[in-house]
Amino acid sequence: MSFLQCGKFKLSLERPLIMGVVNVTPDSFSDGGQNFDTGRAIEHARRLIGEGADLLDIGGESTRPGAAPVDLAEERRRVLPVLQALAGGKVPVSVDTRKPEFMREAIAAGADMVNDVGALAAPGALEAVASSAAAVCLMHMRGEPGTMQADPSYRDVAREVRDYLAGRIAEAERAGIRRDRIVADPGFGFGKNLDHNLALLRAFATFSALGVAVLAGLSRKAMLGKITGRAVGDRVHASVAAALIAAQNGAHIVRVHDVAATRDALAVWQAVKNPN
Ligand code: HH2
Repeated sequence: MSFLQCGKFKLSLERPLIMGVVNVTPDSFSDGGQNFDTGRAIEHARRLIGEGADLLDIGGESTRPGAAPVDLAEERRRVLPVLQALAGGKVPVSVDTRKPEFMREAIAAGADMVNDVGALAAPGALEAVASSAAAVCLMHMRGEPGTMQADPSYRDVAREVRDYLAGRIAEAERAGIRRDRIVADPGFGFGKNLDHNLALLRAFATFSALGVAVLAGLSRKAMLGKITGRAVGDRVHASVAAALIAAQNGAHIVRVHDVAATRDALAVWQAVKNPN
């Protein structure tokens, strides 16, 4: 994979890209409420661009374990004004949504990418993306956010997640979405315990064999709290370490809240790796 076609943007995958998270929600686990107001969300997004985000991911519905679903009207109210303010700027904008109807609306409003934790399995979702030029992130989740952390179990988590993603990529291709528009994501924390998450991170290189761009979302997650004993607001260092490990193991995109810190860490690695 040398590039990702992302709406009107052609993103080089020569170095890992940083996707900055903008949650327009009152209840996200990572930054709940901080940017719930439209103006603050836009300001936050612009700050992330200034810090070096290569793309942005705007979400109006929390998918944290136990989160309550949000209806279409409310998701629209939260996300569209922020999207409209940012679309057409210098970085591509992704919209984190599970609703096919909202995928269409977001793309019409200028979204360059759809980030679907449901991997376009909802009826009409494949078609919503296929009929556009948008990129898509297909993520693995076991169960639903409401219940997914209730004792998840796998025989071989890396193999099962990889096989699932391979199946979803094949479905997306059948629907007319070219590989150069597809991103795959093992979905850290989505129906996985700490051992599962660590096994996925260790085996991350196997996802590169899927032949599409691969994304890792580890930022501020509970697994880092379990390892360090730190509360969600104090997981920047752990998040940077996790993003760096994922990038070294082949992640093309890291989805993070702390863009500036992640950018510096990746820059040091890149300087060592590419002397010129
Ligand atoms: N993680 C979260 C949300 N969306 N999308 C992808 N592709 N990969 C992820 O790992 C991922 C995701 C959870 O993080 P956050 O957006 O900070 O929290 P919340 O879902 O509570 O808004």
